[in-house]
Amino acid sequence: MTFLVMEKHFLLQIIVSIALASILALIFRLYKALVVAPRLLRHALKQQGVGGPPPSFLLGNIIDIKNSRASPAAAAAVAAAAGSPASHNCEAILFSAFNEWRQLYGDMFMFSLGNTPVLVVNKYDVIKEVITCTSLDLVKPSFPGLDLEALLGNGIVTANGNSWAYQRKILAPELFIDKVKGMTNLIEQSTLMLIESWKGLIEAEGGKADIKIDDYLKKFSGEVISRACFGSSYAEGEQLFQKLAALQQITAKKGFSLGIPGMRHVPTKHNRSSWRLQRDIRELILALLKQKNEENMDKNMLGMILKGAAESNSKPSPDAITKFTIDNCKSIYFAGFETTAIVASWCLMLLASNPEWQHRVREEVVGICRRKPLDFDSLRHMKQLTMVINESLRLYPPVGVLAREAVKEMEFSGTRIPKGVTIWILIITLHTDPDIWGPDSYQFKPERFANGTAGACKLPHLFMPFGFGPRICLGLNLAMLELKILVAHILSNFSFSLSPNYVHAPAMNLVMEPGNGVRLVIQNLDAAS
Ligand code: HEM
Ligand SMILES: *[C@@H]1O[C@H](CO)[C@@H](O)[C@H](O)[C@H]1NC(C)=O
Ligand SMILES: *[C@@H]1O[C@H](CO)[C@@H](O)[C@H](O)[C@H]1NC(C)=O
Ligand SMILES: *[C@@H]1O[C@H](CO)[C@@H](O)[C@H](O)[C@H]1NC(C)=O
Ligand SMILES: CC(=O)N[C@H]1CO[C@H](CO)[C@@H](O)[C@@H]1O
Repeated sequence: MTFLVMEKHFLLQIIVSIALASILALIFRLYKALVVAPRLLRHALKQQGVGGPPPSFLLGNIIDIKNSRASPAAAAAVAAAAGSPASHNCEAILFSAFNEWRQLYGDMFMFSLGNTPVLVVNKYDVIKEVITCTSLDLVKPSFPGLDLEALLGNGIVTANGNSWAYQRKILAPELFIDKVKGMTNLIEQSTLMLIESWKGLIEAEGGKADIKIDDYLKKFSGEVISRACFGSSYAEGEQLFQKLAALQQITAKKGFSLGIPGMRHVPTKHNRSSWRLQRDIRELILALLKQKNEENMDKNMLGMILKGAAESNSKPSPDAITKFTIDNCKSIYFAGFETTAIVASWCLMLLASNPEWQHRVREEVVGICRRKPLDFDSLRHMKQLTMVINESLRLYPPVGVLAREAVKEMEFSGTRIPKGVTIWILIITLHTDPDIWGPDSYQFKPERFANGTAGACKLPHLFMPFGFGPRICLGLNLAMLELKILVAHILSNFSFSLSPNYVHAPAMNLVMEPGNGVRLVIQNLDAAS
């Protein structure tokens, strides 16, 4: 009897000790991952003379960045851009903390995103070496707290190493300029649908309508991607877009997490809705795949993705093929659909608030179309149009930051980057840097592009709305063609001005978008003249 009690007691003790030991081990592991490792990385950078704001425990400098958006400097930048924006300083509105740190610590400084040390590089020679680096050891990092896996899977946008190289090889030919040229008609058809719906609104409003344009533009670019890449129509893809957009919204909105291991599997309310959306998206894509018959498949991108998946290195399982295909469908939609629509929104906002340029580009478009129908060839002659699009991409690049990470220690232009440090290149900052673009860098002046990028700035590689180097945007030819066709058609049918209800508020939601959308007062051209 006593013996039994003793044994029970002993057992309990063992269980308690094991539990205690594992809790201690967990705490130790957390401490190492959250405190020691980042400290070592910061130390390695500090030894090379890189300074930066002191991070606070666990959150790093997140609060500083949040607070800076409410700072007097940011408020002044918002005020300067209010009404009809004359100054376009998105950095001051969104990144004024970086601005301050650059002044305090120089062209290279570090801050902490939670417990991840980030090296912000503004040194032109280092930037050049980073973005042109072809080593597979320089990868796209995962963004702390941002579940890109949910959004993009392991498709081309997020993949690294050989997996990325393979996917790029399969997809790139589908978006070369000769393939894109063949998409002209389809883009034009989607444009005409948008023109028709605006004409309808204008008529209903008696000749002049105040329209929030963003959703129309998203519908347009969604339709183009859907038809060009996957041979389906917007109607077929609509549900898919809505779910992808919803997934993007909640992924971006969730904000920041502490990166505590295991958290991503906890069924929080947010996680459950994310999982539900991911499951729906998977099913919709599978249904789309099933619908397409064999003969159609060879011709479009979806067919290429499937073919690539089936032929990838070691005889993949059917599940692996499905995952490869779904991940790349998601990646292409995500990379190509919202970015293009947002550039169109910003571009039309700029044309609306700069009537002389609106007039100038319209003259060019109408003049050229009088001689020749609007097609791939005549678009190439529309230089003023290209200059305006480039100037929009300069001031409002939807992808505001390029991020990289070295998976082993690397060196760029004399700066040693330890394994595990995230490098950030602030496109928004570079695009308006007065040292590169001149004293008028915050103004809308498309004429700076009269002699191309080389004439517009001192270091042409620093104009990188589509990124640069081996991971440059795969869809840039398609995006530029879409934008040109869309803007040319809109200009030749309508005249427009900024609505008094437009509120200028650049916002960072994964991409830099107009926080309140863009509202224009639009009327038919014949009525206006
Ligand atoms: C104006 C619209 C667009 C902008 C501003 C834009 C911008 C970018 C940028 C900056 C990157 C590089 C990101 C990095 O290096 O970290 C990128 C990558 C990419 N973009 Fe775009 N993009 C646009 C439209 C499109 C379209 C229409 C498509 C597809 C149809 C597309 C497909 C891709 C893909 C697949 C990648 C990943 C390439 C790789 O990592 O190898 N993009 N985009
Ligand atoms: C689950 O929620 C946590 C905390 O909100 C988050 O960090 C994680 O990314 C989420 N995981 C998924 C799969 O959405
Ligand atoms: C473009 O080049 C021409 C001829 O070299 C020059 O006269 C003009 O000023 C340049 N324009 C710009 C905006 O650089
Ligand atoms: C516009 O920018 C692209 C780079 O994105 C460049 O190749 C092109 O020459 C530029 N065109 C003009 C007219 O500035
Ligand atoms: C829908 C529509 O009316 N589109 C017109 C827009 O302008 C071009 C060029 O003037 C016309 O060809 C289209 O018919």
